[in-house]
Amino acid sequence: MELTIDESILKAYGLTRETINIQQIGSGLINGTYLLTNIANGKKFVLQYLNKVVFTNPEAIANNIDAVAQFLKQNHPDYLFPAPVASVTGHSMYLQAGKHWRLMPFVDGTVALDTLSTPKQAFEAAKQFGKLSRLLNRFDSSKLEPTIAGFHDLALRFTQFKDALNAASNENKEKAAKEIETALALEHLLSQYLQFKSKADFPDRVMHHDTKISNALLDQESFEGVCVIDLDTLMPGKFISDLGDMMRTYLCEFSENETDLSKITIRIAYFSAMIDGYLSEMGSILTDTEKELILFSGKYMIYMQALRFLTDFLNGSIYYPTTYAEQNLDRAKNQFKLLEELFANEEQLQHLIDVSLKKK
Ligand code: GN1
Ligand code: MG
Repeated sequence: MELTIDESILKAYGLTRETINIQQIGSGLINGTYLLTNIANGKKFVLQYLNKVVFTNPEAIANNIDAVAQFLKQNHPDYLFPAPVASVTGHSMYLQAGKHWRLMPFVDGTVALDTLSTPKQAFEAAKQFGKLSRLLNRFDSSKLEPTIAGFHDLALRFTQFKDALNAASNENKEKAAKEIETALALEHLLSQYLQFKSKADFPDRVMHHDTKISNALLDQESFEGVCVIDLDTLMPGKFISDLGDMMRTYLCEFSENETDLSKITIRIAYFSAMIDGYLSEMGSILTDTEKELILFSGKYMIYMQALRFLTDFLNGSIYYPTTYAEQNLDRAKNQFKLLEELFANEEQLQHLIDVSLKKK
């Protein structure tokens, strides 16, 4: 990631290098993110460029965020939605040397955690993502454009995996033999997804599509939820994307980069808190079919992420940045272990869901 920021970008937002401090922040794999601090008054902003290989239609991102921001401003004026601020020429993006930059407000007094250390944090973050879905329940999601085509389409991810398998070197196929076998053996999750996808009460909603804990800002002292950030994948989708990615990233104490698989276990209390937090906002909105799919959401997202890591490994790691050669294979192993744990605890988890639904 580059550390020098062209002066013209700062100027586009009325800033100068002499008056601000620049610090690289964030743990995302895709975009480049910086914290800008005004030396004189301490005011902070987040400056970010879009990864143009991943986000090929930056205008769609800007239009989606604008449309949602307008709706929220009209209908829920007190809601904190950290949309990009306008440049001095009134645009929500600035194009420099082929890169699209945005400047976002930094929300004071908040933290973006990389890992969850209490169930309360799981409750609060899940509540924030649920709240966004609830507030946008009446927003017509077909007004938004997909910012990444087929992003959470499990059928497409499975096809991409099969294509990668066909093209992979024998060496990579041997290294990943066990994971390939697991991926194929779990194809029934794809059948289940396809079966539900076309059901009438499985609506498209505005989904965040990246609900990891560092995308929920929490109050730095009380750890109460404040708002969500990273709005680039705000687009039509199914509710299983958001809730499922929370299961994928909140339940285990260790991240997708952990290579000691014995550490990949599920924290039941976090699951319970997460479901309670999410349903405190969405419990009265979800349809019967959606309620039926609460646990499935975790299976769907974890399986899809395992497929994506495995696919990237087979392709020679061209999508997810890595720090060592087999990291994407290790990430796939990690995700398959997490999925196994979800299956192993299925009965108890479903019971907790049923209890939480009854509270509503
Ligand atoms: C990417 O960059 P980051 O961490 O926000 C990816 C997500 C994956 C995640 C896995 C646009 O998100 O879908 O779940 O990595 N985003 C994109 O760490 O592909
Ligand atoms: Mg992201």
